Amino acid sequence: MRIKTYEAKTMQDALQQIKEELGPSALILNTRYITKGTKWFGLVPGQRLIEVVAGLASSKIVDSSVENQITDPISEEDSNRNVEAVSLQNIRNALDGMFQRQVEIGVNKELAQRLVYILDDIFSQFLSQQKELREENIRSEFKQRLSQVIQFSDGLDFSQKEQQVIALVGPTGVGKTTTVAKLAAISSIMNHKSVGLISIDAYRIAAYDQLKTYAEIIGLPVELALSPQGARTAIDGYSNKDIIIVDSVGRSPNHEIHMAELHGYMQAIQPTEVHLTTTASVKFDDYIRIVDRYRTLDVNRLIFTKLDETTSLDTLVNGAYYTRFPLSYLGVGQTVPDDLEVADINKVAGFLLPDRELKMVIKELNPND
Ligand SMILES: Nc1nc2c(ncn2[C@@H]2O[C@H](COP(=O)(O)OP(=O)(O)OP(=O)(O)O)[C@@H](O)[C@H]2O)c(=O)[nH]1
Ligand SMILES: [Mg+2]
Repeated sequence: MRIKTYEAKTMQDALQQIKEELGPSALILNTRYITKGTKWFGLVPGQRLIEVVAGLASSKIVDSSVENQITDPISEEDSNRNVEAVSLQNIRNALDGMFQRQVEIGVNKELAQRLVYILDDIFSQFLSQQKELREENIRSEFKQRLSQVIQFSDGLDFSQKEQQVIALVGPTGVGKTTTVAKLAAISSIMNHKSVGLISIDAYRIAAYDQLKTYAEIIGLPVELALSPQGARTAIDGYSNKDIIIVDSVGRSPNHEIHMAELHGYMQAIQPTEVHLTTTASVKFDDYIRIVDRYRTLDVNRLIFTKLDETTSLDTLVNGAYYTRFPLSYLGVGQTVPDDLEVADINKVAGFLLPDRELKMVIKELNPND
């Protein structure tokens, strides 16, 4: 299957592009609205576009609830002349159970469908080019394709010359302060950056004390801002710092006043990066509610914590797919700073395509090996 993602202002424009490029037999695999180019605090609204994933099928491993056809599906004979019909059937059979297994481990149906299409495409290509089905080659191709579906920010950019203001926001108790301390230590001790910390917590002095303790251990300055103006003054006072890291107060995202206050702080601070921090074990339904609440703060990165307390990355993968925000860091324990990892494709690919699953598919396609 040839798969391509199109972005257009209207569905009609997208369909036009798809028909021109893929022909009338293209299949619509997925559609959703996306917002591009939002500027700070929605002052400059982002452009609302429709994203359409379309493909030309080489086989038909499709959940009928997800697939929509523009026109009649292409016939089996026309589908991919390079691949033997028997190979197509084999790929179809081998991947048959994968969609179900993905859904069983909590992967969103739409995403699971897309992953199966990607694998279908990879296996079709390997077989049509008579390439050996080596596990590492399939996995490497899978990771490359997956990185177009789930994004990664590669953590903080320590090569940047401009001052960076990194804010962590998110519900209470998820590990924001701990992660701020980890980031502060990584930035200053390991990457030799000058760092200033700010705690915006008008409610709980204890939260400031917690950050202050970390700051003293690492040897960094910390300011407590009790108002947006105070936060701005603290930022201005750190004009000589490479990186300013802002720890915010954890409150229920359903708390309207708190969200309005946070908005005021963020407007005064003008962060360059806003990392929405949540635990990996949060239910996806709850996560969507959290994202929708915090989105107004111009979140543009995702941190997941407490990965050491769960084996499932379902909310993490679904959340990254749903929001299209890049994953930045993963908290894997309480130790500062060691238990923080830059989010990368390996963990995510390992969850979505475990070794045993890949081995099983390859074995089915290579029964004599
Ligand atoms: N197991 C585990 N515990 C973590 C991790 N990150 C933070 N914690 C623990 O989670 C608890 C809460 O962490 P905090 O950093 O205080 O959380 P917070 O989001 O700042 O909380 P509030 O300021 O109350 O909103 C602490 O006991 C941390 O040690 C992690 O990655 N794994
Ligand atoms: Mg805190």
